[in-house]
Amino acid sequence: MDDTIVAISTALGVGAISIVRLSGSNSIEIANTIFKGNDLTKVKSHTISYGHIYDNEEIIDEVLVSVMKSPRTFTTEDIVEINCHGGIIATNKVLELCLKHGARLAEAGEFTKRAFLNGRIDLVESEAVMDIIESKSDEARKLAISSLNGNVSKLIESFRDNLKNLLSSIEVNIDYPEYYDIEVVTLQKVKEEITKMKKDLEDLINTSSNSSCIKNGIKTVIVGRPNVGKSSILNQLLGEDKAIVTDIAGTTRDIVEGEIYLDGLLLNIIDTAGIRDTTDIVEKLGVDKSLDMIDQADLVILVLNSNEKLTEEDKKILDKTKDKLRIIVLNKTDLPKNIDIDIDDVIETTALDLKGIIPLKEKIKELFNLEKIKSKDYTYLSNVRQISLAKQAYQNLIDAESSLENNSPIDMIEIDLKECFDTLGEIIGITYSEEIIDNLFENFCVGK
Ligand SMILES: Nc1nc2c(ncn2[C@@H]2O[C@H](COP(=O)(O)OP(=O)(O)OP(=O)(O)O)[C@@H](O)[C@H]2O)c(=O)[nH]1
Ligand SMILES: [Mg+2]
Repeated sequence: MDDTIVAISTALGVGAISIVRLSGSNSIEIANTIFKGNDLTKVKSHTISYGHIYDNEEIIDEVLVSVMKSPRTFTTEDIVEINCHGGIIATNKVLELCLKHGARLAEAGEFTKRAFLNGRIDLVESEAVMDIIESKSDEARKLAISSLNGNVSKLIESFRDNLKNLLSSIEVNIDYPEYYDIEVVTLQKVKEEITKMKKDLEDLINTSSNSSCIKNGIKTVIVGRPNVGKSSILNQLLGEDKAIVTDIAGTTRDIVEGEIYLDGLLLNIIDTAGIRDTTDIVEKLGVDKSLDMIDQADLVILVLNSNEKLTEEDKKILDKTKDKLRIIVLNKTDLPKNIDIDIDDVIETTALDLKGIIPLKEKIKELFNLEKIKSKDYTYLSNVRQISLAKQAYQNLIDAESSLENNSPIDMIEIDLKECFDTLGEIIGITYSEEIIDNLFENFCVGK
């Protein structure tokens, strides 16, 4: 990691400013070779100098150069940021000059990777950097910034501290088995601690599943038989006439998608073709797609027509979605109610106007605990990697617990707890494999 890397850190294109960033032990020297203004090797750390970038005698750009010396920098290495006038040609030319004078083009995510490898941030925090860049909603941004501030890492570390204490009390047990009293006390303590940690970890996993919806948006699929008002509901939710609405059953043939934000929560809403048996080839393809969509959905909005009796088709769709997170909507409540359904938890809507679908919006917010999430401190695991490791750690605790209940030798329990300790370490990157690290940072953009 001795070499000095360089990249354009701002989006490529025409803007007011573009930043060429260098990191590594030769950063300042390289920048100084192409810069005329202050002698950058002599300026104080964390200062900005005005001047020009030269290619031999030719002026390339008028710039501001920030010099940040190791170790108080993002990567902990010397960093120089050259603020150029935004424009593809000048910025690329400055980049080229840095390369010509000994820097190497940075790989995707390499700045953040260096910050991680140099111990400046942990893995959860690295992932948070990417999450901030990619956040699509304000809630997602808050979640990411909380991770970047180390809240998740602190929580994981506190779990690990607990385990470390437990393991050392078990060690005492193994080392001094003759003290029978110690063992009884310790086993009781181990049991209590495991139960408590299991509960805390379970809470974290459960709320984190919601956080992944916050981050990526909730895939919400509207289904039902033809003509019940699915497309009308979509249009009301989106606030625009995106899908065609007619009183002809089978109007929607393909899926229609849109996005809305509900109090900072992103919903990817998909309207589907009405589900029914049909001989029409095109309609049938649409129906198959609707059924597929149900499988992929985070949330299903099942629409029934309150004005009509429940049909066989409705019952089939009710059955098909019974294991999904779903909201059952009785639409067309402006008309006389004829539906006979014995499910309590239903929402009544009228998709003819905006007001008529408010109960549906409220229900969605309630389901995703929006209020609860907002009032909390945004300490959640934010991606599949983190969540699956947490689940693995949770399983280690279950194993430890059952070993305990079966009166297995104490070193068996110790193995489970050690494994749990390591798995939690993997979340924050204390224990990691090269391959995983490479993979993870490759998903970053160049210059980050
Ligand atoms: N009275 C009343 N009519 C509604 C309501 N919602 C929708 N409609 C009408 O019902 C008919 C069908 O609405 P759509 O939204 O196209 O129904 P759909 O479920 O998308 O139908 P397909 O695309 O054929 O599956 C249209 O004439 C709508 O104007 C409602 O709440 N009340
Ligand atoms: Mg439709």
